[in-house]
Amino acid sequence: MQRGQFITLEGGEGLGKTTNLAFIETLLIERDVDVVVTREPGGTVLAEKLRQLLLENNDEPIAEQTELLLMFAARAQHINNVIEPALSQGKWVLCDRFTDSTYAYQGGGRKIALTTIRWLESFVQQQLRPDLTLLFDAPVELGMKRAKKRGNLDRFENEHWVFFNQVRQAFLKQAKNYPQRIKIINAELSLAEVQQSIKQCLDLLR
Ligand code: Z5A
Repeated sequence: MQRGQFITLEGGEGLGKTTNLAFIETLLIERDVDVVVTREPGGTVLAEKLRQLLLENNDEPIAEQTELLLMFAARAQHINNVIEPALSQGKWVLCDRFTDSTYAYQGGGRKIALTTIRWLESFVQQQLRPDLTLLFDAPVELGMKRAKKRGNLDRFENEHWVFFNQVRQAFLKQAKNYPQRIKIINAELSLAEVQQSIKQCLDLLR
């Protein structure tokens, strides 16, 4: 059986990943693709519990190393129980965030050494890498404005502008390092224009 394709959606907060996840799922179903939609951190019962620990605002500050290890602990569980089984059954996996977020938030934002992240990536993922990554990109202010409209801010959303700008720059650096895999979507455009770009990117996988 032919292995499925692994597609990830990445980018700063509030830039349209969740909105367009449903759009992509519909497009793939129309193309008769059997698709599993999932997210990180999360995607299994245990990984969703880790997500909650990671996102909730806590009295006890979470050390940067703890944050990184919890991200990869959730990822290990997700890969073993959901992503790998689906791909090997020929299903496509559509995932809201994956390891590019770790490079951006824990690497770019928290300044954890990229060699450490790379080591964990190899240890946890072995050969697994996304086939296509859509990077939603726009000035930080836009995402912050959209996210604030939703009300309660989680632990990451409470970070300041400088942090989010470092995250954005780290995402763009990943895109520069992996131009074949990572396609930048201009999230400042209207939803219709964004979705037109997404369609063009998906055609690359046909
Ligand atoms: N994190 C990490 O640090 N390290 C890791 O390795 C991983 C994650 C995997 C949770 O992610 C946090 O985990 C995340 C990084 C960290 N923290 N942050 N920040 P998340 O994905 O759950 O959280 P999020 O990025 O904040 O998701 P979000 O706020 O839901 O953003 P979104 O999904 O990209 O946006 P949206 O909900 O689809 O859209 C926001 C609003 O904008 C909504 O009202 C839409 O209708 C509107 N929208 C969307 N597109 C458009 C366009 N084109 N025009 C106008 N309006 C639009």
